[in-house]
Amino acid sequence: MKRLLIPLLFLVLCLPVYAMDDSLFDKTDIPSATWYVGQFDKLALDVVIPSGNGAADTLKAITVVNNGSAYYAHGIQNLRLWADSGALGFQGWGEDIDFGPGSSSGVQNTWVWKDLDVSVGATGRRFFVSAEMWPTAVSTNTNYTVQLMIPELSDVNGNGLYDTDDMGVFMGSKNNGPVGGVVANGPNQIISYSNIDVEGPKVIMNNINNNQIITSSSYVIQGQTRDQGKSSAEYVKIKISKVGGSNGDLVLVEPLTDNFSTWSYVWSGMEDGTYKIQTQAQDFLGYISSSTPITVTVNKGGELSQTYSSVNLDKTTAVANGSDGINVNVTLRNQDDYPLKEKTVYLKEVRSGGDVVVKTSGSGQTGKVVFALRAYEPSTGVYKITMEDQQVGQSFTITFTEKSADDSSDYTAGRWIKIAGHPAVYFLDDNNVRHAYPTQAVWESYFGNDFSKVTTVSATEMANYTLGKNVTFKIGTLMKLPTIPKVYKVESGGVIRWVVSEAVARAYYGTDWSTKIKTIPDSFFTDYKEGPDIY
Ligand SMILES: [Ca+2]
Ligand SMILES: [Ca+2]
Ligand SMILES: [Ca+2]
Repeated sequence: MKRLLIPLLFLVLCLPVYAMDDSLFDKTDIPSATWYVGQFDKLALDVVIPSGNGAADTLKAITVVNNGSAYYAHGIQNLRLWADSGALGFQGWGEDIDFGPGSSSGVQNTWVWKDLDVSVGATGRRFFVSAEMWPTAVSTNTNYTVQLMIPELSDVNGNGLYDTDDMGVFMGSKNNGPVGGVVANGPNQIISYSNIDVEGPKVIMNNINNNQIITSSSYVIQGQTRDQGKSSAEYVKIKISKVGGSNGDLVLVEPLTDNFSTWSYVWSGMEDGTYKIQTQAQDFLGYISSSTPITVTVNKGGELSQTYSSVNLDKTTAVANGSDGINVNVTLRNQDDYPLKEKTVYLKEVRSGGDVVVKTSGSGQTGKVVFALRAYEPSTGVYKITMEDQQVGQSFTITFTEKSADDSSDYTAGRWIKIAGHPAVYFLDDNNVRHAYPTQAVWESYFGNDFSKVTTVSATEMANYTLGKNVTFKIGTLMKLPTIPKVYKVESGGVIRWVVSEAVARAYYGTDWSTKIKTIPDSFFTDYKEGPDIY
């Protein structure tokens, strides 16, 4: 009893949580067909592999068996695994996702793809297996046959992973299958022993897709060609026809490598519109093939659309101090909501005598322009944006206001005043606001010991002037505070920036930089604003 229990328990533990029943594989039968030497991309199996766990999963390995008589070097050169991509269904080379040829599993009619890591969604994923025929016929008068199937799951060592001699579909979740039956194509295909070529070359385009939108006036199409059968391409031509216009001509493409195996075609002088692009190729035996046309839209310009275009201001009022800016952001789009490129854009001031161009720029590749406006003098004006002569959006008003007494000053243009009998000296700015020099060191940073600029005014006059903020050190002064172990460089507007190292100080102020430092009491620290450090 005990000896029976242990193997039974082992078996129970190894059963998958959710094995994939064969009925979960959604197979589409491939009809009967006859294939010939050297042909490729011949669809042999079309199946939706289910998710192994009912949620997103990954395909790790799959084995495929041919029930027919063909095997490697006997009709078949390769079986190739694909996932559906691009147009729905199998197109193979150039469109579906290629996982390469299967390798031999050691059994002549069995191929395996292992070490895969291919995502499979909760509703499954559609895979294809295509056949690539041996390039020459074997000297026999018997046709080989193909009837592919995914064999029933056989996990020999029960570890849930693919190992040599295992069969079936192995998933990341280890919920493998098919369980309960095989997934087999119904009809047979025949690989003819006749050593003939019956089909023209296959041509793909590598850098242009169905429904692509092109926004340039020229485009270099690049492609590849491979003959179906045992010949090579004698020529490859391309035909580009405007929808609603006359049919384009078939034009020879430029071969880049032998027999058009790679090629390019320069499509130039492109007009806006919708186009059908198709290739035609002929092999040296005279077999001609044509590709399924793709549709491409050219939209490189077009009309200005007020709906999709815009003019936006980050603000409409700024201070006329030369640094406060207003940004006017212009976006130019056409009727199909594509950027209007390389357009000339004007910012114009609207005046009674006619518009005056203030600034000009180009819309580049993005269809966008930013105008940055600054002023030194107060003003108010009405402005507008035009693309060439067409106005974009509404006109707008911009105001530059007079700078306030508190606004940055370099304390060099104005008057210097004092009252008789008092040592305090003030700087009187253009707005009749007086600013105290808090210490003699601040005065000396501007004028040394020279007080000749200072005029004496009456106490009454002095009282008429509003007291503003203190004068800060002259721009460029090296300054420090008694209690902070940092040396700062003074910049305009009372901004101070920490000079982070002696090396930086030496670079800017020479080897005697430390003798140039001026100290100010901590109480005047609030006269300054800290800016970014100087490295
Ligand atoms: Ca496809
Ligand atoms: Ca195994
Ligand atoms: Ca051919």
